[in-house]
Amino acid sequence: MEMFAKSRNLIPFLLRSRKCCYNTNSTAAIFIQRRFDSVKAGEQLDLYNYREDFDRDDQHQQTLNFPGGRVPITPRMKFISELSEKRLPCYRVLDDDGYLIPGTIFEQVSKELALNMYSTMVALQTMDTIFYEAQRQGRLSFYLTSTGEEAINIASAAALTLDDIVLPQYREPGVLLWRGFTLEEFTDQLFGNKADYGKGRQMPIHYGSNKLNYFTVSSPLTTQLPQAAGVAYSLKMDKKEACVVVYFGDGSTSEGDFHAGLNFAAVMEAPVIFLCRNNGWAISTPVTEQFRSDGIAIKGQAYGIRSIRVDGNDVLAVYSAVRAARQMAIKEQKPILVEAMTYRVSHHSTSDDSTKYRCVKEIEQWRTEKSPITRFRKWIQRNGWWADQNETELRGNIRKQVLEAIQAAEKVEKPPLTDLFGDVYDKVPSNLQEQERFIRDTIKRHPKEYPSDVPL
Ligand SMILES: Cc1ncc(C[n+]2csc(CCOP(=O)(O)OP(=O)(O)O)c2C)c(N)n1
Ligand SMILES: [Mg+2]
Repeated sequence: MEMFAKSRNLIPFLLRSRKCCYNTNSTAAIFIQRRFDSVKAGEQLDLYNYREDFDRDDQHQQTLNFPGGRVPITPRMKFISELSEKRLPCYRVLDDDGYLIPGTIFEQVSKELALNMYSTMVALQTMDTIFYEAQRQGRLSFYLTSTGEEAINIASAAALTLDDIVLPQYREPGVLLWRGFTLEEFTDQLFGNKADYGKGRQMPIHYGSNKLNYFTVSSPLTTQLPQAAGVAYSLKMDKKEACVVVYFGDGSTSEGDFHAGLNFAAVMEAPVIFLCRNNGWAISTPVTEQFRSDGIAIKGQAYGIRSIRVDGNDVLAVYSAVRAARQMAIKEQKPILVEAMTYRVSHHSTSDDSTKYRCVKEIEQWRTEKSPITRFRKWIQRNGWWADQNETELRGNIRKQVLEAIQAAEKVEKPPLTDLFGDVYDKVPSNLQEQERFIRDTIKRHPKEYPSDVPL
């Protein structure tokens, strides 16, 4: 009631200052006023003053005023082309050989930061290799690697602060690694043991951490985009010095939620970075069969979102672009879209064999000479910051730590059966109670069929 009264008091002011043509008693006006406290859309109310517009148009015929703004007129019937003449260029700092491209503008990185980013990319690559093998040995039920996309993972994470909230797709565990998720936390989730925060109820790789501001991975594609717009809007309302970063693949942009998320964020001026990993594939569907536009960045512009295309295999380009995007998102309170061009080197997941639908030679080229890790190593080595000896030590150490973490996680007991039915409802509903009785009864009748490491 009090809020209502306050809003009512504001209306006369609002109407005077914005030459608004709304009925003063309209509750719509009250709600619109509240919304405009957070976004600049209210300024556009001026555009609704049709009387004045008609007068102006009589005098100057060059433009027409529509509710969305002034539009120039043309006597020519001209359709806009489906493609611009030139493809949108890709921002790059390092060339294929790890040399700085002459004239490139980028965010300087210290030796410490560069080595940190490099080591974490190597750690991610090592984790991927070992966890993938563990799945092949039948020790894990499922796995999915980020091979080829290590720079997007690590350099984007390095450009953020821990206050920034991450909504991942699933191919971004490097962001979590950078934030301090331990190898034990990774393996506890993968093995679904009782230390796993999800209590073993999620598929492997569905990591999440409240502490590290990292939403839990959810497999239904693109649901994280409209959610990200909402989370970012809440940061805006709380006037936080932070933004949201939402990751997604090229394939995810075909979901309706992509469009809803972008439009919502643009209109509400939400501080969110939409970070698209355009890796060429959505399982077996190539981007050429996914969309006919020149990639993703231009779609940002269509929604009124400042956008950039960047070489996702270039650590310095990703780092610089995301740093700039973060600053703009927070300072200007608006969304930014980053399209990071890359290649999904791995099979989609352990349930896929990508050699059935793409050329092995192409995969190998991206795995070796186009690897973001190799390119960045050339740069740090040329700077005198890294040597072959450091490489051997680093890889040996990480391998040992990952293997130890696996062995430890494998030995930890699984969460008890009861956990399967908890944490969703305040009172377990009768159908779930019935399912629990049923499973317990089945276990009694067939005890050998029940895994011995899951407590009853
Ligand atoms: C709504 C929905 N539709 C389909 C799927 C099945 N699916 C899982 S991953 C995937 C491909 C996604 O490709 P992309 O977004 O490019 O990410 P990438 O795997 O290349 O990183 C599909 C179709 C799903 N998980 N959710
Ligand atoms: Mg993809």
